[in-house]
Amino acid sequence: MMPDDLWKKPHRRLNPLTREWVLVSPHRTQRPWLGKVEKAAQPSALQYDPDCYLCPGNARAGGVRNPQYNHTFVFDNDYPALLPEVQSGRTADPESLLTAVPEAGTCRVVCFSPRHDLTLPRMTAEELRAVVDVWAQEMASLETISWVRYVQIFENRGALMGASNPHPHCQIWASASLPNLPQKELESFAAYQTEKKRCLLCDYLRLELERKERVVCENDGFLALVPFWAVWPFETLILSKRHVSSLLQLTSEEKNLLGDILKRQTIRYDNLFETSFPYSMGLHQRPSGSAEGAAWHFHLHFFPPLLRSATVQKFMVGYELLATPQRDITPEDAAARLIATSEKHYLD
Ligand code: H2U
Ligand code: ZN
Repeated sequence: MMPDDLWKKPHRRLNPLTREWVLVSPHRTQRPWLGKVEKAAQPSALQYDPDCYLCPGNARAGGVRNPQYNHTFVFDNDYPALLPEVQSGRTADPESLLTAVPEAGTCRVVCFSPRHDLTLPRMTAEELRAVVDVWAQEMASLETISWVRYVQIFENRGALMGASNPHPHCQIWASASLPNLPQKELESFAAYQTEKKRCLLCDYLRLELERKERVVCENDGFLALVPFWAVWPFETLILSKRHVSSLLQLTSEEKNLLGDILKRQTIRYDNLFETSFPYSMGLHQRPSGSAEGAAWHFHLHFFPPLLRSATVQKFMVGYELLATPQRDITPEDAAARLIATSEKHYLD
């Protein structure tokens, strides 16, 4: 336990997954705000939008028409950031300051539902299970590609996070190399395992369950909490209670429980400011095609941009861009505010 005076004064906290520090300034929460004020986002009122490129039966850019799908729907991104035909794997010249290497990849879009107006918190348990199943199927199918080293499943929700469309959807990028953040996490899992002969997140999970200071909600399979080292004001981490390294190791019951925790956590988010809560969310799974992933503990990150209301956003600028991320509201206060929200959606 940290001494109380340290808790209330500026201090640094270490993120053991990235081995980076965050500066916490609890005394600063009362400062006035004369900056940018956003519009509070609400879900779409339309169940079907004739102008939406993700709704069933509509045409996408390039003219391909979506089928009349009834559950989930996956397609290859029409504007992919990565291309499969690129020859990757050429070694970089370590002597050069102008190092560039080709990168192969493939990008898909997953529609969670045919309904334009739904979001994860407003979907049924069956519908959420279908989303988890489609993630697992896509993960398995992408891993059959010999050069795939990592599969990133992520959802950008809300205009504030750059989502191009309110229709419930996520993206999947599979790449030939391990991206920066998973690379750091992999190194941390491996170093902890070598040193302590235990899993970093199994140990962290036990500690959070004992302390109960930052746990927002849980079920038999998963725990949602505000991590001790959170950077974004209402950042959360979802941990599997069992040590698994990917979706592919989850039992059928655990897949239902993942849907359940996603629903409950996102309801709490929406209820916090009575808005369609924006975030970037992603699954962090072990790298593909190698044995080193066994030390990896399956988890999801939610990075929401809101600060003190539905209309005031946190900007990562200034000191944070140039030095170290910083937060005013402590992770314990953020957790307390999320715990105080109801698990019945404010619109239901
Ligand atoms: P975001 O809302 O997270 O931006 O995801 C939407 C994705 O959909 C985006 O990556 C793709 C964009 O390239 N897209 C298509 O594949 N086809 C379209 O007709 C429009 C958008
Ligand atoms: Zn739509």
